[in-house]
Amino acid sequence: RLPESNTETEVPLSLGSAGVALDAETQVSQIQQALVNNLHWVQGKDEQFANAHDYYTALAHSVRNQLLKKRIRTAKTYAEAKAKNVYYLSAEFLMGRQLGNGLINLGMYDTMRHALADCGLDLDELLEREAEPGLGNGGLGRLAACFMDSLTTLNLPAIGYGIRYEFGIFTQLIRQGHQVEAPDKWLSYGNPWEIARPDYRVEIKFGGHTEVYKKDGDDDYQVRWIQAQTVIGIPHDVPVPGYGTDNVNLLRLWKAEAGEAFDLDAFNAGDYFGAVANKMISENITKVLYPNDETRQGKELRLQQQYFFVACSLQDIIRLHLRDHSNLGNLAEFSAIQLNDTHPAIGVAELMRLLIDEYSFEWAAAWQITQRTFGYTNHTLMPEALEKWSVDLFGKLLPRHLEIIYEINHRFLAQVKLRYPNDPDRLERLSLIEEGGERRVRMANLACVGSHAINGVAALHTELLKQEVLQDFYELWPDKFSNKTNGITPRRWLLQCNPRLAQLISETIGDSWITNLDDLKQLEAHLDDEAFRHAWQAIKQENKWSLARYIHDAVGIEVNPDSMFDVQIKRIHEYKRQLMNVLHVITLYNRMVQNPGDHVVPRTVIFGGKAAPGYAMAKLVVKLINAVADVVNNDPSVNGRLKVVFLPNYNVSQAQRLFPASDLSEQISTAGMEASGTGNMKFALNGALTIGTLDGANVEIREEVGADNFFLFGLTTEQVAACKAVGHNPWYYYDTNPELKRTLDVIASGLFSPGEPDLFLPILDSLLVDDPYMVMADFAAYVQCQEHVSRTYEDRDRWVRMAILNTARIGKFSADRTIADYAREIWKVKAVPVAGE
Ligand code: GL7
Repeated sequence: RLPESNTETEVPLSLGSAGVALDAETQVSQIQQALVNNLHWVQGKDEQFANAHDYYTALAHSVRNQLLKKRIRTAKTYAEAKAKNVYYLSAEFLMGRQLGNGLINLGMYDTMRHALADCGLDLDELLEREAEPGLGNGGLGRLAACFMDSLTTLNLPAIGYGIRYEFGIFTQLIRQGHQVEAPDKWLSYGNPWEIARPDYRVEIKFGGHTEVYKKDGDDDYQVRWIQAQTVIGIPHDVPVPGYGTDNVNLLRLWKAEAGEAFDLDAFNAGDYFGAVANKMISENITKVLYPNDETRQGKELRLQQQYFFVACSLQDIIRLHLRDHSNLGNLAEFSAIQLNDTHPAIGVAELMRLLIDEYSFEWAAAWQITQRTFGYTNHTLMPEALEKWSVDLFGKLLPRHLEIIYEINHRFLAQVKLRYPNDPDRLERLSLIEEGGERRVRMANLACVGSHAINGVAALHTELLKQEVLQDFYELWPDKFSNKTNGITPRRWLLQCNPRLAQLISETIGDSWITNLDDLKQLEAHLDDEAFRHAWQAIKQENKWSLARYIHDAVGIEVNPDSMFDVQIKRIHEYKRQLMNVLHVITLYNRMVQNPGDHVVPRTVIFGGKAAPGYAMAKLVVKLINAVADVVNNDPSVNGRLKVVFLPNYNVSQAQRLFPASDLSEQISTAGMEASGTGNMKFALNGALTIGTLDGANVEIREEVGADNFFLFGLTTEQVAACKAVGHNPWYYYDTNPELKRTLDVIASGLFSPGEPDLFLPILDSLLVDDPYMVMADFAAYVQCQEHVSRTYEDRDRWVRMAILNTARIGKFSADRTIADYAREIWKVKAVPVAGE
């Protein structure tokens, strides 16, 4: 039912852009023409042999063509404007699938669905064929992706620079309740979204030594770096569309290739394997994403990855600058480089090296350019997440950079000494080098010293940075510090993932909310409209039915869509306290067993999240959740009133199914531990109510939605600190709270570990010996708050009103607002809209 292909290489679509709108029939026939052309001329197949993946790829190329058309105009417009650019340096970009997002942002979604249906193809099915690019661990990587969406939507010239990992975050399998990791072969069917740009290749050096030399005809000494190894970086460009704009920005991801792919000497000596060995060593650099979230082991390959992508990106930034400007003296006026955490912080030393060694700048001038160019975002308060590299390793891999860091440190500490003459402890704390034991380079200190702006990602987090982690830097330079509360893109996290709710909202208040999320406030005027509330509730119910079907297909568990969907989805980490949630589940179970006749509000407790492969305690929590699920779900006395589901392999695509179907959002980290959280925002945007602590962005979410529409419990940051200061005694809670005691006793009894009675002992030990995350201290308040949640849920009309208010008042957490704040206050960049066709 497809038309005949033709040899038009450019498909004359003009959908979604300004210009003259084509009538619907012409649009449909053009889409079909584009599809069949791509099927034939990209995939080389016709309808007889094409499979679903071929159709997906053909469709992806149709969308890609539209994006590239816009990209070409965008590149021209930016170059002509000589505009200031944002360069967002991030070791992780968790983009999620591109096709659906591309269609939404191009305004082609509905037309495409219709055009495909017209020739017997199901858009939803084709969307499912796309492999998810999982090039990030969690919140930090997903934030970078939301930022790219907002940068483009706001027409800000930007390039996201990162790493094209051949293997993204591992695939999580659950075997006998345990997490098992499998490699993520996301590229095995090719990637229609990227364009390799070997013409923009760059050379990167590693190892070797430095030497002083005199330049010809010059009296001054220069330093040069004689490397041991050269690696080539090949950029792979992914177009990033925005919503309702003709601008298309770029995500530029670097792939490592061997400098000298083939060692001819070795080959001639008869050593064929030796001849290609270098190729494998070089290509290893971008092979795999490190799967640690919030912990950083000082692994050599990781430092190589960091330096590799940062050095590639800086050369690229300089190439672009020199294309439009005569020299690098005004780099900071045209480039704002943002460091997404300390992973790219080596960029400070690399830019100094480039300016001084390669472009012959004096130190002072180079330093001024560097500081004015960089901004640094801190994303964590956890001490184990602060990156530090052994000086030995550093010097071996990057000898010239270590020299430069020593020089930066020398000049910096001299300055500090002037200001604090008799304070050696302060000098020691501020130093870029940690002394005592193995000497280590402190990347957070390097980032602070080398940047003109330092920011945290939520109000509380920024305050804690100033008071604790970065206190000495704050005292030195208070004006460098600011807060930029995180945000999420409403395009993916409402318009795309929850089309029914998006439509209801647009029918009710118009669709301006898509790019101006504060407009959701207008929903409040409809709170007393019963038909509106019913429609709202009906949509949640439909979404829950869809999720129930998905759960059944994924793990074979039947859940009741009329029960409360109580959801905790995020990386498994002790500070996020999935354990406290399971303890609550066990408590509910105990009650049902003890008092079978009691009235209960039915719940489905859903978990999703990956544990770092080396994080034993987190993996044991995964096992405990699955073990509890086995017992609870199969106990006839529970009678379906409580179900526990662990969904394997939580990722962006799964998240898009979960947020729209959730009633209750679990944001229960120990106060003072979660820098921001962003899942918390996605839940509220989709009308789920939060049970949470005063941590990260929860504080601001509660402020916005109103205390009455938020289930708050638990110790505050100050109370946690005070408790620890006097000595936290977990046994006290065990001895005085009979339900808590019973819950731990049931775990100890081996009910959840038949045949392995000691399996969960490490969990009990951790809770009872030092309880570092205050699970014992917060447990009673959590359980009590959950009772309040259940009672509220019984009054369904009240619940719906609260849900609507959450959505209506969540506008602050649009990534558009966050990015506008960065643009105005840190980057000083202006929009450069591409003129419509
Ligand atoms: C994180 C924080 O833990 C998280 O709270 C925050 O929302 C996110 C984005 O700012 O950054 N920091 C971090 O190292 N990871 C995060 O997700 C992995």
